[in-house]
Amino acid sequence: MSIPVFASTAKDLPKPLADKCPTVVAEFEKAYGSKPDFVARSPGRVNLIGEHIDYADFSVLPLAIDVDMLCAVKALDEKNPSITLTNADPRFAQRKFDLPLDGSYVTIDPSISDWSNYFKCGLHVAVEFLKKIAPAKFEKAPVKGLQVFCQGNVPTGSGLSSSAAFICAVALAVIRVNMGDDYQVSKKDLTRITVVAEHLVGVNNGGMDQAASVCGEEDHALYVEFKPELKATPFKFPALKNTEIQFVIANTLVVSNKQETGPENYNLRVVEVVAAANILAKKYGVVLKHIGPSNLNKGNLRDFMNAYYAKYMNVPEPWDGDVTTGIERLNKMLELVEETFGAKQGGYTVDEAAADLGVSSDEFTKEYLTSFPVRFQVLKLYQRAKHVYSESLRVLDALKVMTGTSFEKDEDFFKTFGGLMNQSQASCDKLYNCSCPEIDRICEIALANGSAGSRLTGAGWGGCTVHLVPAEKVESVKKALIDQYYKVKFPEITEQQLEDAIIVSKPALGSCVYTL
Ligand code: NG1
Ligand code: MG
Repeated sequence: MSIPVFASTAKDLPKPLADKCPTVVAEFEKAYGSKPDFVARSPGRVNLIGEHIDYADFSVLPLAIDVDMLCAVKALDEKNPSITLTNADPRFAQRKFDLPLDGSYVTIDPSISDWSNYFKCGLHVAVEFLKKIAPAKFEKAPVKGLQVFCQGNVPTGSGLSSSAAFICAVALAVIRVNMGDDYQVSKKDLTRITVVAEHLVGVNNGGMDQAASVCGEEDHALYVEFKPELKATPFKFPALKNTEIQFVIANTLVVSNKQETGPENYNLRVVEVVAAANILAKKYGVVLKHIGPSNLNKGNLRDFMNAYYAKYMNVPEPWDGDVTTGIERLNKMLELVEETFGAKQGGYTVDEAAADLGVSSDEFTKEYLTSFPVRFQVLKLYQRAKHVYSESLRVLDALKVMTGTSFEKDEDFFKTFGGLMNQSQASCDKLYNCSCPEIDRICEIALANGSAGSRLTGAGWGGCTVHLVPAEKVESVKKALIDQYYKVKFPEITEQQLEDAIIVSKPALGSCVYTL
């Protein structure tokens, strides 16, 4: 399926486009003195359940939401192509840079944290793609220069994937500008290429955000699978008898910037789970075969599950995503985690991890600790591996609840799905250590005032929380959060800031183009 393209004159223009595109076009004109060619848009996302498992290739349940990034662009016809970036948000000053004439890539300096870096990431993966699909044109020559006007309302550093929204919109724009209006990029290609884009700024992320941003559909959540191949299946929430299901998203307003804190949190977790997978593999005498971009290319916990089943259970084919077999295998993995790491819950030093892997400490450092910078005392392999397998189990349970089960009473749905969300939060907090006091406080208040399930969403360590709330309780949850969290922690907070901090969003449309 290709990325939808909407003409500005279309009758049933989707709401995010109808509401925002005319303004972005007008702002572009103000900034550059002429109309843009088109607007590329991509939304943020919230993850309902399945945290920190995408980089182990386990499936997740996110949905695109109606905060988004819009990029109005105009191609330049120049001998010395350059890119000019203007942002509606005054925190992000204008940037201009040249495109190398020999068609090589624009350099990205991941050591500085600048908004244009995300543009460059999107540009980089788009150029790489163009070189593949039209080598004669793009191998040795630059892509077209651009004027760009960006306008976004995904809060940054808050776990709603502002970075993915931006990068996906940029990659979409660059492909369209250079391939022309007749070429329609597929959702699959756009997801595939953008998944690895943030690696260029030093974040070793999985693919959930890009899949959700690109593939979002109105009124649908997504079941995103990474193996055997990348697939986002839209599904509807179950229809209840007397109420509607709402997801309230509340921002802690504590910003977590992965480029700055990644060495102690996000990137370190990736190292921990990859090390855990390889120690398991060593102990059970299997070889991990890993294909794909989503970790240190050393095999992950899913690869281990497959290798173990091939060797000991006579199941040579890798797990295909089937729910029943998945539940059985993940439970088996949890037993092996106890067996392997249970006696060392205090964590592993470099020397201990290296010894269990049968390599020298230097080799371990080189192989695991250098491609992305990390800082730590010990590696908490037991806790991290247990989180990944148990969280993946909860996703399968949640999928069953969302799609297969019909509920006698509405409250049974809230109890079951909400219960899984609460377990997920407990596991993120206790095993993965990615919660923080502000997240804990918000969850506590929401649960006491009508939420059926409350948890962090995205990477954690700050950022946003998500709450499953029956429609009639939304107002009481909001009010309690305002009175007991926001006004207490931020006495100076303005009405506008409060309004932005709590979002009640319906599942929204993913990446799309708006033409003039
Ligand atoms: P956020 O923090 O929302 O950008 C990050 C990762 C995801 C996933 C989640 C945790 C990036 C770009 N994205 O999301 O791939 O691993 O954390 O589930 O880092
Ligand atoms: Mg991000």
